[in-house]
Amino acid sequence: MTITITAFERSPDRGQGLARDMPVRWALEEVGLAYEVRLVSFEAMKEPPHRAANPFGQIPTYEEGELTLFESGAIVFHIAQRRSGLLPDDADARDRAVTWMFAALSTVEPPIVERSMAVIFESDKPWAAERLPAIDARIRTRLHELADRLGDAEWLDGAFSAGDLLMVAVLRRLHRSGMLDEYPGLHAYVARGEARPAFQRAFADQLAVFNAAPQPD
Ligand code: GTB
Repeated sequence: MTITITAFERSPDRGQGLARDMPVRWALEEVGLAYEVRLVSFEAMKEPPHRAANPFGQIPTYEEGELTLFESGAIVFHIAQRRSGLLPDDADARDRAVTWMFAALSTVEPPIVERSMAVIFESDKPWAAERLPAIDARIRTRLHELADRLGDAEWLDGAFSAGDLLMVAVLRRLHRSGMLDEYPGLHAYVARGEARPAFQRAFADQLAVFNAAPQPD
């Protein structure tokens, strides 16, 4: 059955693999599933055909036969449940891996997204200078706690899992801030994720989309 995902026709991250089609591509590569990509413009995302797949008018979406999904975490979970390689066989270990998926998206990511929004949309506001350090403090709290838990381990709970995939995808959004450099263990953890051949393939594919798009003068 053909799998089709959607991604930005022209990603604002300029090919850094920070948009949320990236974890979906990475998961598909990890389990060895071929997929097609339908590129959508910002305008098309808000039109009824795309909203039928994602009511919030966003990417990514996932289509496989009659099944249509949105939310990158749910899509990664779907992929991980159906193919081996991203979730352990043992039931308890599996649930712990799923716990890390939720931790990535609902505990670690929110202040990181808030930071991106503050930098992109609010830097000209009079209160921006005070707000950013407050957000950074919340991010550092999470990074500190996560680094403590990871310790010297390679991955969060035994073998690489969908929990690591989402956690690395979330932490990558901090590259430009330099904050990851303050946590050598986490920096190395992200580098291990990025060194995986499946990540490399996914990254190259999304970069090719950016490079193929007409560049503004
Ligand atoms: N919770 C949803 C999910 O995980 O799938 C969130 C999906 C989402 O935020 N999609 C974004 C989108 O479609 C793209 S990924 N935005 C268009 C819109 O809302 O109109 C978020 C993103 C965008 C840009 C960068 N960047 O430039 O670095 C990084 C991440």
